[in-house]
Amino acid sequence: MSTFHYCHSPWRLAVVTVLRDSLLLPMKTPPVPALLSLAALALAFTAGCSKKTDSAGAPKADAIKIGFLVKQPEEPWFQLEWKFADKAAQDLGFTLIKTGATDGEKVLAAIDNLAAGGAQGFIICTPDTRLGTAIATKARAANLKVIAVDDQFLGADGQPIKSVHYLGISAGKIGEEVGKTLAAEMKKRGWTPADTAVCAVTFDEVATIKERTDGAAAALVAAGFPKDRIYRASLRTLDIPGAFDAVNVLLTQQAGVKHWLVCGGNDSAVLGAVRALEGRGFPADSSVGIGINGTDCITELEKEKPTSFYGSMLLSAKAHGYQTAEMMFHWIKDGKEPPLDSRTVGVLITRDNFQQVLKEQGIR
Ligand code: FCA
Repeated sequence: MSTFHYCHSPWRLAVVTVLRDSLLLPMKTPPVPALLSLAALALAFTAGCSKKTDSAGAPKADAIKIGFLVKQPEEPWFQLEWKFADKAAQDLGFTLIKTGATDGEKVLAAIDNLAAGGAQGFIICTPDTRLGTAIATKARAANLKVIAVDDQFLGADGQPIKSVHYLGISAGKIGEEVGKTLAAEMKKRGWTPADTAVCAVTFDEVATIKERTDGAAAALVAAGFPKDRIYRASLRTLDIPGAFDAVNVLLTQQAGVKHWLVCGGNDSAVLGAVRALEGRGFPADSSVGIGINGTDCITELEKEKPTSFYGSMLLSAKAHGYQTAEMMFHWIKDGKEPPLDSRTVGVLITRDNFQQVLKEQGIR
């Protein structure tokens, strides 16, 4: 990345513009000595930027700009990541640039903007994990550091790009917790495998989502639930309407089921399923749904009358927002490289404990 972007003195910008214009317009090209002196001027102004570094040459905190790009800015989970990253920016004194990057074009444009605006790195939950190579290559060319959060980049071979720093969840384990809890709830309610089925609301294009629903299904099977009574509802879009549509199709296909155990990639997946069940006339106490995130189901748990949405595995939006921003800050400022792969855990929240746990986590 050009060093021009580190300093926004109007003087330097003016010099750069003059230099560029004069090179582009041959009619107005000044004589070579004039060009040289302009170049010298530009260098002098660049040197003026050194006040943006400390005595060891590291950038000062207030000269650090970090981008935070998320794939679904409307989802409370991502809003909370931003909120915690903002807190890190406040505590550490850097500038945070938040961008809703909902498709590949927006991601690439955002990286250009970050580079032009003088950022040194960004954190991203990509809208498509298969963009991994393109994002990593573009970031490298622009001299921007990258941390992938939540969704790990995939290479051309469909495998995770392990050389790109990543912070995500222990997806399989968290999914297993969901499965175990569903099995326990089924037992508590005295439902039998003959009148019960599992609806796994999934979006397998994203590995962390597939690992979550696979983990839940594996734990149910380990608890004795018949494998052939586990149905996958595959989403076209990972949101409530997407889940509503996919689960409606499944409910039509499996019309004889009395009780549904619902697991899914995240809260939205399970909320869409619960809305579909309600639409089909399933009473609230005839099914049990357990989400993942714990941040997108708060109003659901606050509803006066319980719905089939029993609970959720609360993830640490703070770790994903604050810690990734902090890691990026120290990487830029002190050259302290973060671990290549960090995983966070989840904790079950239900109507019984959600208010207290959310408070403890600084969410409510
Ligand atoms: C994925 C999901 C989000 C959240 C995050 C940790 O990006 O889409 O809802 O669960 O992982």
